[in-house]
Amino acid sequence: MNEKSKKKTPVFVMGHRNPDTDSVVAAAAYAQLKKLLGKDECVAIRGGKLSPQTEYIFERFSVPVPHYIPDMIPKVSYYMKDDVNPVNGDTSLWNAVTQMEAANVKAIPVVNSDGEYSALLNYNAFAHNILQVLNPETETLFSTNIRLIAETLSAQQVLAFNPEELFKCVTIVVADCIETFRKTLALHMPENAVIITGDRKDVQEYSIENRVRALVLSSGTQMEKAMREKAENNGVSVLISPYRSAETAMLVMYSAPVSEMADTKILPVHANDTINYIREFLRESTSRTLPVVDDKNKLLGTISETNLLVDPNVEIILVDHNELSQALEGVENYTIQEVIDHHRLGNLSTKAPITFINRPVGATCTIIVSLYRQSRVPIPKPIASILLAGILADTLVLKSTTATDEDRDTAEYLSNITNLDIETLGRDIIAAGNRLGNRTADEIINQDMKEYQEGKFKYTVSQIEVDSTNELLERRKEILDDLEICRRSREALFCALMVTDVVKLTSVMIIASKPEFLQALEFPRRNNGVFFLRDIVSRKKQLIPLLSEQVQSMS
Ligand SMILES: [Mn+2]
Repeated sequence: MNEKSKKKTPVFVMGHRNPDTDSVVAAAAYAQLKKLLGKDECVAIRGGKLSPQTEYIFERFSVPVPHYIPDMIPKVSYYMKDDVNPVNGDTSLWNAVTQMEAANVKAIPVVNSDGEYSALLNYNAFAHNILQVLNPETETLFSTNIRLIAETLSAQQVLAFNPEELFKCVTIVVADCIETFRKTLALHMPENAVIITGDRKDVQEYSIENRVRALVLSSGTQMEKAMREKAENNGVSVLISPYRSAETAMLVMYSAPVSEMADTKILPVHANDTINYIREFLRESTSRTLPVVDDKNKLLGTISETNLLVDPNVEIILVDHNELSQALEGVENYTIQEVIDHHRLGNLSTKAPITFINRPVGATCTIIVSLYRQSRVPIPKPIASILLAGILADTLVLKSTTATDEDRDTAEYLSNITNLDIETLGRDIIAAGNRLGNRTADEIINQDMKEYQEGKFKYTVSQIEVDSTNELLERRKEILDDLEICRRSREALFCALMVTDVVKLTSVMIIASKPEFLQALEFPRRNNGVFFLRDIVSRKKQLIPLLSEQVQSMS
């Protein structure tokens, strides 16, 4: 395969589950940097619904939102072979088998003129069907037409009547005297008979008078003009085969349309089916190969057991997270090329060395800007705008304790490029994030939820930023109920919502927990299930280390 025809493996650049603004912006901006560096195969992905804040930012700066993929559970589309050349149903069996040989495949899909899947030709179906035709005991007839016979024989067409009309073919090779031939022909319907003969004028004439379907002259034998005229008057097709009689007879059998010789019982699978779901069908299929179609039954490719043994045709770059419990479900099945993050190290391990950039700055967007500058790639203005918004969103407009000098310098730099005022943009995005409106407790908890694993304990901490905690505290009961449902379904130690007041720069925590952990918690209690987190605004840098320590002390 040369470089041009070799398709590059797509690389999905993705943030964590329940993506926040930093995560979605970092994925979009990093995929864009890769593209600007010539890596067109990089695609930005998001694994969840956008928060109102993120939606606002992408819309305001007219940047396309990363493509939504709910999970990375292995699917047919990530493993299938998509450079498959199917054959049309009206191609001859000979043609199809020749293509199968040339492509070195065990099966070849058959499609109709609209590219829709109709059957699968594999060696099993081929052997089964051709044996039926070859077996002299069964006298099975097969369908073909004059065009297919001519094509298969590479024949010179002298006369062709209704070349597309299918008929049930009986091949008669005339090796006997004319008397015997008369008797043989009498046993069959002339309109189904294909007579193969050489320069036997008596046989030619008798065949024409009896209006056989076709007369095939072997070894390049010519037909005299008077005979040709007779054939034309009687509507008999005449072909000149370059092969000898025996070879010609054999090839005629392979002229059957592939649609009749392929296996129509093999049902296709869909590109979106999971590998787990199709494994059984694959095992049961004789050729261990199945056709893959889209929702409209259009053929997309094939999937075989061999395809499942090699790496999937998608690779991954993680941004703004490195723990598998926060990544999209199923990412462990793919090669992770890079991790760009600013969180604690989790449980990730890889087979090969990878680019791993993890720096204790306030936002992944800050790291992405440094990568643009390192690569000497000017940042497109809309991208610079969303990157600035991403930094401000992740650092409470640079007021969070996680904000570093580098975040402030980077924000200043982006502000200069885009002519956006940091304070004004900061107010706009906080306001966009605050619109709780009629969002359900479930939506509020799930919008920015992170799951952690500490030894045998699992827990989740969601965060929401507000300009006053009152509204959410009034809904305490409803939120606690929902956190408890969440805790039970995950069999977690606790599920918490951190409500951060971005004006007073402090937080409260609403928590549904097993009683033993609740008692161990050392924060001042406000009322049942609600704790003060005085001066705590960063989940990652302030709250998680405290919780993590308390969870560890339990085991
Ligand atoms: Mn982040």
